[in-house]
Amino acid sequence: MKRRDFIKTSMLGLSGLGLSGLGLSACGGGGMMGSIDLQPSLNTGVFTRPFFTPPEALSSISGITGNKVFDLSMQTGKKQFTGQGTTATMGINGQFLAPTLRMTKGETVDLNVFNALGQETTLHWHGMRVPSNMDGGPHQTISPNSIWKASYPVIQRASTNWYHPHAHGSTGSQVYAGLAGMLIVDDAESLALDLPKTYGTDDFPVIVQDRDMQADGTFRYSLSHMERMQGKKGNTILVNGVLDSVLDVQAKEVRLRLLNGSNSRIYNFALSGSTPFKLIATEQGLLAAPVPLTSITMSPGERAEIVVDLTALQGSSLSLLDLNTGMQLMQLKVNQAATAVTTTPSVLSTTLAPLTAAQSVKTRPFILSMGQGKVYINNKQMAMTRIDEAFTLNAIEILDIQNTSNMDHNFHIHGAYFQILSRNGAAPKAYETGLKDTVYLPANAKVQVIIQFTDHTAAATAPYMYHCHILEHEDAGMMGQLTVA
Ligand SMILES: [Cu+2]
Repeated sequence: MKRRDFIKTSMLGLSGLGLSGLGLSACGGGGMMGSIDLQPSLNTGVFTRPFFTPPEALSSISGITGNKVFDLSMQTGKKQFTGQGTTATMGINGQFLAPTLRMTKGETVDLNVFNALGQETTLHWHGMRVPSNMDGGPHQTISPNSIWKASYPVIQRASTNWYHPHAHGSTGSQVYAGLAGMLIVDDAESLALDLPKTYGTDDFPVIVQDRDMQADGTFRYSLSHMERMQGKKGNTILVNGVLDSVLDVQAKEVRLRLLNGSNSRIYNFALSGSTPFKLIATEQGLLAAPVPLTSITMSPGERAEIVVDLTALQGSSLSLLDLNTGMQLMQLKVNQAATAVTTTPSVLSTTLAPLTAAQSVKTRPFILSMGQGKVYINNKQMAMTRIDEAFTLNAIEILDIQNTSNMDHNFHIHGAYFQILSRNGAAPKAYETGLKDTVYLPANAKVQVIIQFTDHTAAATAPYMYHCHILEHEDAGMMGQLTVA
């Protein structure tokens, strides 16, 4: 069967999802909406490669401090994605992507980061609430052939975070080359719950990234003017760096830690057959209760933990889809009997204390705009030497975030989490009521969030960042700097 025919056939299974108006045939199943380069996708809908679970990073305990120590090497590499051409890549302790860092609330971690890239970089712990000089933002540069030593106490709730470079102007190219990994925080509350939590058995990282692949399976980062404006989008979507992968799983509840690690693509994830799942956590940890869903939209940098109950599906398989493109991203093959089962509880967290608008002492506007080929926040472009916003430690504030452009953006802030108060004037849907650090703003959207910097001050010499996480926008200056005093 030709690939195009296969995709048309495989799309038939989606007709019940109301996708008929998606215009998929026009793009050959390649998911090229919003993309410049119309070459066809290398995703085939046939799952021939084994799913790759990034290994958990090795660590040691310092005999002097008792800290957990990770040694990380940011390095160049090469990789074949289709068995044909070889792509020049970057990875951490490997050729592409990075090992999963695992930390537990209450411990202190030391991270020795060696830069073997041959170019300046940084390493940012996205979602971690750490001192600003340990944040790995644009000011904590790591010169080639030097070591940056980060150290911080893990103070936050169990959550799925990630780490990636954040050097001003080169974040897009370095993440695209492969510098990204997951960072999972555990705590007593989450470990006590009857959730799937055996890494690589019923608890899996799912890092979704698109790449603009040539027919021979190679890719490289290059930007046209249009791509600078729209963000770099690719014709081919990888899961944990693998194309068309299949995951053998047990007939039980399975937890997928979804990360949109793409430079700019927005996904609407679903499972084939409209299979329901439970959303249990967003960026900053567990929701109060699971939210039943059949799809979830995620912009770059956002995370979502979902539980899929495969108990009754032994012998069958289902695929992870992106409804925005109609692409099948990977397959779950339920071909093993359960060795131990879990039952996701109806209450996940009793420690969430939502902030309310009445507690706010200030409303601070953030206008995301575009014009004359440039991207702005509050009509300014990022300047390393300018502080844009001064926050007060422990003050509760509303951030009034507005996308006045006709293009997708999102908003990510370092050093604190937030909760959504309203989206386009309406109360947030249940799936957006958790603690977050990144929020999607489609064209002309308006989102109000409430925030409180409770953990660390940030001096002007090491400010925290806020920015659009579409990496081409961030690199083009859609970013600002804040202090906390
Ligand atoms: Cu943007």
